[in-house]
Amino acid sequence: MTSTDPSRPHPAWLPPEAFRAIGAHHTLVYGDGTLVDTVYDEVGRARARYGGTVRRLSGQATEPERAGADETPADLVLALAPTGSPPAGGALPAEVGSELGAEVAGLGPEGFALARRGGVTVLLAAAPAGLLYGLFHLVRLGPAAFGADRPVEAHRPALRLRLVSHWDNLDVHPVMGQVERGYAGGSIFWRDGAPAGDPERIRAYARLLAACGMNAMTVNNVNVHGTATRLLTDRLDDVAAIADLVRPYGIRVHLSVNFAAPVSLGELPTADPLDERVRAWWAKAAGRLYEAIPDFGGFMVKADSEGQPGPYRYRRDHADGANMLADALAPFGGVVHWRAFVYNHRQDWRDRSTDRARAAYDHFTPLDGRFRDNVILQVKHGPIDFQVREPVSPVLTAMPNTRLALEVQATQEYTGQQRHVCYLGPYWSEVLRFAPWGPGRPTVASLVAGPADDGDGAPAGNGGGASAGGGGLVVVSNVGDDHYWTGHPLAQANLYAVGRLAWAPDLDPVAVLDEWIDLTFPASATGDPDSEPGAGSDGEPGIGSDGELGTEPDSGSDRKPDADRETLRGTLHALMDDSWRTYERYTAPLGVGFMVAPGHHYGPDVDGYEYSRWGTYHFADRDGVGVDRTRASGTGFTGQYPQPWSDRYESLADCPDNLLLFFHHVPYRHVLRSGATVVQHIYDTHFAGVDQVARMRRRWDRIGGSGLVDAALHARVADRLAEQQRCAEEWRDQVNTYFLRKSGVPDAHGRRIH
Ligand code: GCW
Repeated sequence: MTSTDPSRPHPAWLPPEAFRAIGAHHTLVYGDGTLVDTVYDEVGRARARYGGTVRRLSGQATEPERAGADETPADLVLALAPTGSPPAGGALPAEVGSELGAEVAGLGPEGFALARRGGVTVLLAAAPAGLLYGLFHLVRLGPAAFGADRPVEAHRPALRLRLVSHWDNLDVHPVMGQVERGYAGGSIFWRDGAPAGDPERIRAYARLLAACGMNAMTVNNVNVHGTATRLLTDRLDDVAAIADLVRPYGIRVHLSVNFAAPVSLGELPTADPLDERVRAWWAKAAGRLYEAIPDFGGFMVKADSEGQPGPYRYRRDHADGANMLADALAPFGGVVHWRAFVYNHRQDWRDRSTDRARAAYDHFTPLDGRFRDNVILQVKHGPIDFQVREPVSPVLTAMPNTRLALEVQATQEYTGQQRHVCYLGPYWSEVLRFAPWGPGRPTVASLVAGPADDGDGAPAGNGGGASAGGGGLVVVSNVGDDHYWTGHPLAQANLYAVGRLAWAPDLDPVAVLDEWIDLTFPASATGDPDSEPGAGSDGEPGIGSDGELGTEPDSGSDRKPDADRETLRGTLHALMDDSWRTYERYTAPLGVGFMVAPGHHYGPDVDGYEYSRWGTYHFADRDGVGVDRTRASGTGFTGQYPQPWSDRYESLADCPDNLLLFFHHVPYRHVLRSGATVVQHIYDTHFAGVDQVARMRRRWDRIGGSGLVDAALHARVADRLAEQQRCAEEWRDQVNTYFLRKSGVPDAHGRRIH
């Protein structure tokens, strides 16, 4: 049952019921170390609830630890096999053990292999992290892990560094608040300059991250101001305290740093990266960090970007800056995430020769090959800024000698700010699967995965050296101290999905959504102690713990759990599967981007950025709309892509419709590949998008009062859907009216445009 205790964080995808299958079995855990302790504790909690047993055999201990009924033969074995050879004895069937052991040897520090034979499920990993990820894999499998025999399956993450970037401020920023672009309450780490004071929430967060596959996080905003600079010095203990909380779940802490920290802290007159005093200052800072946090991950840096300090002030380039910090971290195995989000944010809108889309490529590609091996260049997925539709950034294709990370945004700055349902899994999946050199050639996922490693057990992503591989994936967090973590309860799915896609970019995002639904809204079987009134949470109705629609929760015999589940699953898919495209339909059309209210970026303002300094224009006039980024007549941005995309984007006939206005300025009556004119497409999609939201709302209303989901959660989503509809109508009316007035072309269907 989904907890509704408003004073505690929502369990998200780890409610106790998710552990039902594991908890009902007899488990043997082999191995030592913090993460194995975590596995043992997790199984221990589950078995206490669901009646199984757990024993532990440690490398050192002579006597096994036990919990629950004694001496029951294990039917689940979770074992560390560091050298590929499984532990001898116990319940491990020898033949399965050696088969799995052979697999595990090549799976690296986070991989695991499992099989089920003769009524025993066996999971082996070469290192403790693998055992932890294996446990959460079993959680996802649920009863399927304990049914018929299962052949050997091997799992390892495609991307070794999977990091959540928090734009959390230490001090409350006068404009941005406690969390920059945060739509889920305050920060889980900081409040008014001090630690937020809820260690249990941070632990619970780490657990959720591990369960979806993430392994690192930054704890402060990339815009580093005020007290945040001091996390490097006298506030280091606060960072160490967070690291201690998240370590048991395999999460490493990274820190965003201010490039000018030695100056802003008043310790040096310069932050010149080639100045020996500066280099020594950072080396000392790194030494202090690793003394306090031995597994510290490294630095994230936003330099020479939107007013943040950087190496340009000293006539040095980004490689000089990043390498200086990399050298400070290298002795300890740390990495520098150096952001490629660099552009002129003081552009003159009259100047048509400057194109913000070009900026990252122009700044960084000349530096390819100059970065240290422990520098990761962190590239936003699109060339502009997390718009609802952008092409993939060409920087990712043009730096073969640099470790690259893909940066995506779970916080819905430009996608409805967690008031609108917008499941971004399909978007990220498209980006990860995009093949910049055409079908059959490398994908974005493979570019950020880097060269395949040999599974030699090197520390995940942090070893430095070319063999350390790619830079993985960075996601800007959508989490805050809200009860549901993400403001909109359904936005939890975005965090879940990003972890799963970072682990396995080929996953179908709709299947990932199914996983999230099954875990988050578990079916309570008859006989579940938690589904009895008064047990576990507060007795609010939960999925499957109720009777038929409209009857009292927990009322007994007339349950139809399968039908209920299908109703709920169908409702959630109806709301979420296509929600990203729905959002796209009622907002900025055909890849043109922005048209949002300046500053906070919520709701429509078609010309809000048109005459500003930010470089995000649509150039609509009486004849047409869109940005000419062609080589033939525009900014030449299409030339930053390799073939075949360079030519496809260049060609008016071949450019995909959904990016047409990103690449071309066209007349309103230009006919799209779909057969519609541009202006008619704008009208049609804006009407359709709003209709879709209205249908989503009706669908959600239908399950109100049914007990299929917790009442408070239902109400929260219902409120937000009402706001989504209001806002979508505003978008529709402003955009349609704007283009009717500009173009003078009436709607072919005569619908009402104002
Ligand atoms: O999307 C923009 C946001 C800024 C953010 C910046 C960035 C942290 O509007 O709030 O600053 O991107 O990515 O650095």
